[in-house]
Amino acid sequence: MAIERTFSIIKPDATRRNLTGAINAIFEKNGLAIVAQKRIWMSRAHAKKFYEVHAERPFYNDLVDFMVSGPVVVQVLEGENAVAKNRELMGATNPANAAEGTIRKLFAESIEANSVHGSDSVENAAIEIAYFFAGYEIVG
Ligand code: RTP
Ligand code: MG
Repeated sequence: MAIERTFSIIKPDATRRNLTGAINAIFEKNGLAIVAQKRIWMSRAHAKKFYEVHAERPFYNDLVDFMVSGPVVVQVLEGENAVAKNRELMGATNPANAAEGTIRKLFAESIEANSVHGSDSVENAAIEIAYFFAGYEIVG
């Protein structure tokens, strides 16, 4: 299996409830190393651009409002099959549909305030990592 990197965000609903450590423990326990991490408060422009693929969706404006409502923790996770592994650990977008033991089942408040973001492909992971991190900030 390939060693991959994926991009992760611990969203404002989770940072607000001091869940960063609990979420990181799940990543680390499951073979994902945190090779870059920083706590930031995203600007509206940055959040709008990040979620541009959803610009036409009815939830876009609410989503941007939510993502700038408090600090987030942006991360690069590294490990075997990291993209798919992280999606599995996160669980379904809507916590009502998320499997037992997943981050969203454990912690998400709603389909929007769902505690974490994870890249959905290796290609998008590279784009998203480059959007938030300089090369020297990632220490594998
Ligand atoms: P993410 O991009 O955050 O990892 O989540 P995802 O792939 O599971 O879900 P996606 O379809 O890409 O949607 C991005 C984020 O938009 C919010 N959302 N709200 N109100 C709604 O119906 C709705 N649907 C999606 C969620 O915060 C979702 O994670
Ligand atoms: Mg997505």
